[in-house]
Amino acid sequence: MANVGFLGLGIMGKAMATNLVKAGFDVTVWNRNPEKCAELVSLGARQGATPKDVATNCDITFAMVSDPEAALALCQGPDSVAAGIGAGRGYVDMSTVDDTTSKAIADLISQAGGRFLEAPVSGTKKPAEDGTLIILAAGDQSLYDDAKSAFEVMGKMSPYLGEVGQGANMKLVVNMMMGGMLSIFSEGMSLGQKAGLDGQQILDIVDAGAMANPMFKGKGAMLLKEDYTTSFPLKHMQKDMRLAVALGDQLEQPLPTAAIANEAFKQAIKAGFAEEDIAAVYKVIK
Ligand code: NA7
Repeated sequence: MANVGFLGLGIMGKAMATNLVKAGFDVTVWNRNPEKCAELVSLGARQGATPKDVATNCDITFAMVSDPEAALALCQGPDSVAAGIGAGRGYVDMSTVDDTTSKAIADLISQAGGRFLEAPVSGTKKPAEDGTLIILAAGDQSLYDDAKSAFEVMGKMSPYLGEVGQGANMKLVVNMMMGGMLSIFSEGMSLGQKAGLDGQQILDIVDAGAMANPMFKGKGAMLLKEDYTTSFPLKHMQKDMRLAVALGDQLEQPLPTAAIANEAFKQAIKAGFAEEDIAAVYKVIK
């Protein structure tokens, strides 16, 4: 499947679409704010006029937009993916949404005769640029097979997780753990330094033991430098925490730690850090 579309050229989508172009796919891009298409066009991509236009002209259309509202908006109305997809073509939504939204999108696409796969990703800007995302695919298995060559360009792993909703659920579980870890990590870094410990030494000691992980290492360095350059926008982490807590409500699963971490991210948004990196949650904790 060499002829693919890509909708949504934010931090993640731009990097993923760039990798597809560089790998030799014939890529047609679209972004709500069309100016963001220029860089991809300069690399050799075509520019589509609307999501409908892209879905009509491409075998598979991928999308990577901010949240459930944006993901649904791409599939509703006269200029939408659903209006253009037609029989046999495929739509792969890689945005992080809840399972209910994903199922609603699946219905819109299948009613229009298309095939649908949800494929949210684990990994932020750097893995998107490096083509090392973890792609959590669920839905139409024939589309999964057809999209596999593109997944191999964008990611290092793309497990098939079953029916629509299970990719969304896996993503929320993983990011809920990440948000909770970042929140307690920020508390530890703040407590330690207030007690007179050296921040770098805390990081080195954590990194030498069983808790070592790339996130603590990367975000830890950012906290010490007070550098909150956005790799994963904080507003998106709060969305993921909110959706995970809602899933917990629905399934009667108590999530006390996640619920409290969600409050810290909400506070950070209220304090004006929505567009900064998730590491900026530290600023409301310290
Ligand atoms: P960004 O960098 O905030 O980019 C968000 C993208 O979503 C960007 O292309 C936006 O277009 C697009 N968007 C937002 N709302 C809409 C609507 N209503 N319609 C169409 N397009 C829209 O996010 P990331 O790339 O970091 O993250 C993307 C996803 O990966 C997200 O689900 C994360 O949780 C994980 P714009 O440029 O503003 O016109």
